[in-house]
Parts: sequence; structure tokens; C-alpha cells
Amino acid sequence: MNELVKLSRQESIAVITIDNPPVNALSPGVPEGIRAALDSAVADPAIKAMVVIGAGSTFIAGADIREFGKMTSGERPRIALYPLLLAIEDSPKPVVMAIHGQAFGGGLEVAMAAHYRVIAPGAQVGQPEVKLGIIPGAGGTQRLPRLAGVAKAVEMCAFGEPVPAQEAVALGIADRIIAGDLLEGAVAFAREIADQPARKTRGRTEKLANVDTSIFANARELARKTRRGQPAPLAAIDAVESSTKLSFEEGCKLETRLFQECLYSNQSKALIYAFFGECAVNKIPDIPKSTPVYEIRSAAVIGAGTMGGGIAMNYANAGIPVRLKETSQEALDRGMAIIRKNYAASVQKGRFSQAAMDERMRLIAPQLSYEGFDRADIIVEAVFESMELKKQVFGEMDVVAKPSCILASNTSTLDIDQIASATKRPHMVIGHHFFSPANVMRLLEVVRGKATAKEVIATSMALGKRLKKVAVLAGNCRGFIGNRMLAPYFREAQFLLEEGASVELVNQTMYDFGWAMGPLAVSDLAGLDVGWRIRKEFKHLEKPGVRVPLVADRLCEMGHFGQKTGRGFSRYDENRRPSPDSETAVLIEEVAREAGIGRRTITPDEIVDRCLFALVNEGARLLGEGIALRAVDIDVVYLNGYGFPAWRGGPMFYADTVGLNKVLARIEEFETRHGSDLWSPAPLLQQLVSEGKTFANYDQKGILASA
Ligand code: 3H9
Repeated sequence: MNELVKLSRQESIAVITIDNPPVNALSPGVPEGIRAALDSAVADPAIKAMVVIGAGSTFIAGADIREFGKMTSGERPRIALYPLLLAIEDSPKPVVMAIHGQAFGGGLEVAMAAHYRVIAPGAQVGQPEVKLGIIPGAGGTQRLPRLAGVAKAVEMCAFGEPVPAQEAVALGIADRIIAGDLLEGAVAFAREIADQPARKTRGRTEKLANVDTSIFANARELARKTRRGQPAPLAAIDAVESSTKLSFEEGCKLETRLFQECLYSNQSKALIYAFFGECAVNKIPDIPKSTPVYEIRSAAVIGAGTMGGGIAMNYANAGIPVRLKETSQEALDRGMAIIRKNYAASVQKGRFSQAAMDERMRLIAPQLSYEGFDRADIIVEAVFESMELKKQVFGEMDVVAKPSCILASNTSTLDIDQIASATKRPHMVIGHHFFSPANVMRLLEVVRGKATAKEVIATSMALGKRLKKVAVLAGNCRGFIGNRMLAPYFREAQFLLEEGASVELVNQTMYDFGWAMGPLAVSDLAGLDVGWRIRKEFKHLEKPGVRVPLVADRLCEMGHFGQKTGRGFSRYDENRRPSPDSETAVLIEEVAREAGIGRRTITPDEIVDRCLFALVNEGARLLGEGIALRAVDIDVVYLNGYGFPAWRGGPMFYADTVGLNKVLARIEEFETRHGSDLWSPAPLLQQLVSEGKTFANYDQKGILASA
């Protein structure tokens, strides 16, 4: 019907195939093509029913997200799916949607307008729009409750999680699972129902009656808690609730209004940016897609502590057998017990079955020796953060590993080149910095040493995806992207204490900004002793006369390491609930007095600017030095590894929204007040401001230049 949608025939059944790679998004031309094919099939007297199917790996992943920016900037008119869906639903001949891969967003909305849906066993359906800061905008909030019931529709539209094929059938979203050839099965199904009367989803109201209204109140409460600061989930609940009160047409009108409000918000811009950011970080200018990759069929991890155990779980979750080595039986048993406990908790929460847990446990081989390490395709070192120890372990890895084995370090701060120097194959050495808890956190910082081979980098990026991580490439420097930026952020949080803010004010202010936790609460969670140890290791690098934070070290000297000792910046009860620690407050005043720091009233605005612009300034420095490839790479790191609010897009996106000239002016103000050693503006930031540009402009230039 056009180059994106084809019409063919299998006797009396018309087959409409959407072919818009990579994910059959509803880009301009696709809805028009479906409409033309539908009209043509309806007009053809030889056709009794239609099947709509997607070419390639998926049915339809939704509206074309790239179009939203064009719509809000006035470049293109609104995506008009509503009339197409009515035409499908009003077709006098039955329409069967054949779903494989994903029917997401507008894809599910198209599918629900049909009279029947068949689905492949591995497929998923979902309304993930809230993850983009919007709500379903083509009748999803009205048709889904009619098929799946109101409670499930609220859950799917407000929280965005997909539903697998089996559940879709049980819920009534799909009619039948088709194992084997989907098109063949769908055509056979279409023949079966060709003479049945058409069932219009919008006319079905049986699941809208006698709805327990507490569903909405409970969902709102959950959304306020788990999607803090985000209006889209609440708008989605309002829209689904309207299906129980308004006619289909009126419900759709409300949905459209709420969709528009969300679409034009800054939050949706930030979340859409974050979505494309995750795709962008995979593209590395000097490593083309054609770069050969090593096959990873088996892995080994050294160190069964919190990180090592979590990393081993990632491999087992991906179906990759993994050996887990420790130096003592006691540590090994402890590590395996934690893994078992974590898996058991997932089974209890219904995330996977007991059989799946047993299989994952079977894939992890605990051991005290290097036996079998010679067959591993990758060995990940996850020992204590000490250069001496890591070099010793890498020396051992070098001896046992086969030549094609990748040697990865989970270091969070140390120099990868120095670690690599302990081996005879620095080209095979790379950083795989997982984030704690490694089995949960999505970020994987892949750290490139100066000798790391391109194939090893390409393999690491692909492996990241297989382990269901967001892999971001970083250059080698102390702390890489995430932790290097975190240092000035934490520094400012502590300086603010010394200058007069309370622990609670600093934490609450950053929490209210949207961070998952305040900076001092994060330090207490991570353990103050970790930073203390690192600071001691790097003491020789400190510039004499430059102010350093004093409170954390003093707390450590008192044995207050944070949550694990029950005391740190805050006090913690047995359930790790925080409360103010008056002794810490006294200590802070004492430290300030000793250091001659004057105390004053600190406002929340100053807390936000000091902490965030310290982060942004360091980010700009990383960009200028080429440690981070693009500003979006930094943002993806912060969104996936550090609890930065996704709806603010990340620190660099946030700086663009504030205006880089304003950010620079504030940094210059802090420089005057606190000195150039702490606050000299990053040269790249100065350059962008002088050229009237943004970080987004910088990224565009970088991507275009490398294309
Ligand atoms: C919506 O539907 C609103 C409606 O209510 C209608 C309103 C009127 N558009 O993720 P991948 C690109 S809102 C444009 O690596 P995977 C992606 O950027 C939409 N592009 O593949 C990447 O590009 P590149 C609701 C899209 O196999 C490439 O495709 N739907 C879209 O790991 C491959 O993507 C969603 O939110 C899109 N919709 O995962 C679903 N989707 O090659 C969003 C993907 O340049 N998509 N791209 O790097 C997904 O969740 C995943 O892409 C999916 C495939 C699970 C489908």
C-alpha cells in the first residue's frame, strides 16, 4: 500500500504487513498505509477477514517517539491514530492482530481496536508511555480496561510494565497463543472466525461494572510513592478511571487532553531524551558496529563479596555459567548464602519460578581454586579496592586465562592501565564497573584503558546488553565518569554542613529535588569507611592548603561508618530508619570552629546549586577531556547508577534547562567565594557559553562529526 505497509492475500484472508524497521514504530506513512490496506481489503469481495502482522523482530513498538519533539516544536501536526482505530474497529470484516515481539504503546492501542488478537509465546504487550512522561494517547486508557479489567489497566497504564503472552491471554487482552509459525496460525484463526459477528472493543462494558473504587486511591498512593514528582502516572490513573464514568468517546476526549498536557511538559522532554540516550550510548565513534566481538559462553568472577556475588548473579540470570572464586570457605559460603537469599526473595515476589532459581543456582559454581578458569571467556575481578591486591590478582588471572579471555576489573576508582600493567596482555584488560547491588542496578561503566583492544570494548558493550545492563563507555581516570563527578558533589554536601546547614536539610533538599536519596544518606548507606580508605590511599594527591571535607573522616575515627554501624551522618534504628544524630550535629559545629569556618543560614536554593553545579562542572571537565564521549553518556550514568531523577533528564540536561550562562555565572560566584582550587569553571562550559551553545549542541556536533 506504500513502502511501509504491504497487502497480500492468502485465499480469502488479506494479510497486512507493517515493515518499518527496526521496531515498526507508527512513523508517518504507517497509519496511512494500514488505512489504505484496510480499505482495499474491505472493498475486495473475495476477502472475508484480515490479519495485521509486523515484519522483523516485533509487532509495533508504539508511536514513533522521534515525532513527539517535532510535534511539540510545531514542525509536524499531532499523530492522528484515533480515526484509524475507529476504522479498524468498524470494519465490517473481522480483523485479527498477530502479535510477536512487542505490542507497546500505540502498538497495543492498534491491536486492541481489532476484533481479535493472537500472540506468539515470547511476546509482550504493554502501555509504557508513562516511562516517557506521557500517557496512552490513542484510546489505550479506554480500550484496555474493557479487555483486561480496570485494575490491570490502571497498573499497566500508570506503571508501564509489560505483560507476557500467557498473562495477556488470561487477562483477555489476547485471544489465543500461537506456537509455531505466527502468520500461518493467525491466518488459520482468521478463517475460523471469518463468519463470526464483529466484536467491537469499545462496545464491551462488562468489565467496567461494579469496579472497586479503592483501586484508584491505592494506585494514586503507590504512584505518589514510587513515581515521586511525576504527573503522568496520576494522569494515566485519571484517564483509566474515566472509563468507568464516561462514555467511550468522552473518555477518549479526556485522555487526549491529559496526553497533550503531559506531552508538552518538560518532564516528557527529559524522559524522551533519556530513552534515546540509552540508545545513543551504544554508539562509539571509533568502534563501528562491524567490529568483531568475542563469544562469551562462560565466565568467572574473583571475589564472592557483595559485588562479586551480584556480578555472578548477572551472568547466571543471562544463562551464562559462571565460576565464583573466594579465598576462604567461610567467605565463599557467606557469598553463596546471600545469592541464594536474593534469589529466594525474587521467587517469593513472583519475579521468577523456583525452577528458574534452581537453574540459576546451578549455573554458579563456587570454588576456592582457579580450576576451570582456563576455559572462561571472561574473568571479572571483584576483590577489595586496593591497587596492590588488584595487581596481584591480575597477575594470577594472566597466568591461568586463555589468550582470548577478557580480563575485567570491577574497580570503581583505580587506574585501569596500572592494573593492566600487571599482565602481559593489557589489550585484553578493561574495567567493568558494576553498581551496588550489582544484580539490581542497571548501570555498567565500561572503562577503556589506553591499550584496550576495540574488540574487547565492542564485546563488553554487547555483553552489557545481554546482562540487561545499560553499558556506558568511560575513559580511564580516577573515579571514571560517575564517581569522579560524585566527589565534588559529596564535597559540597559536607562543606554545606560545615557552613551551617543541617544533615537533614541537605538530605531533604536533594530528595525534594528528586534524587532517590540525599547525598549524606547515600554516604551512610555506602559506608563512610569506603571513602575514608580511598582518601587515605590518595592522601598524597591532595593539594596543600586546599579545603577538604572534614566531617566524614572524624565520624570514621569514632567508628561511625553509617548504616552498618547504626551511626554516621544520621542515626539508624534496627530497621535502618534514620533519625537526626545530635552528636553528629555537635561534631559538625566543633569541626567548623576548629577550622575557622563561619556558620550562617543556608537556603535550599544554595544547597541545590552548590551540589548540582559542582556535579555539572566536573561533568563538563570530563567531556572536555574526552573521558565521557557525550553529555548524554554522563546523564545515562547518573540516571541509571546514581538515582538522579529521570524526569529531569540527568545533570547535563538539567544544566541545559537552567541555561548554561546562568550555571556559569553561579559557578563564578562560588569561585569568588570559595576559591579557584574548588570552583574554577570547566573550560568547555566557558566555551559553550561564549558560543551561546548547550550540551545538547555539543553532543550533536560530536555525533555528526563521528558519523
Ligand atoms: C506511544 O506509543 C504513544 C501512543 O499512546 C500514541 C499516542 C498518539 N520510536 O531499544 P532498542 C529505536 S509512545 C522510535 O535498542 P530492543 C531505538 O531508539 C511509545 N524509535 O531495541 C533504537 O534506535 P537506534 C511507546 C524507536 O530490541 C532502535 O529502535 N512505546 C522506538 O532492545 C532499537 O531499539 C515505547 O515506549 C519508537 N517507539 O528493544 C517502546 N522504539 O537503532 C519503546 C525503539 O538508533 N521501545 N526505537 O539505537 C522499546 O521499549 C524497545 O525499543 C523495544 C525493543 C522493547 C521495543
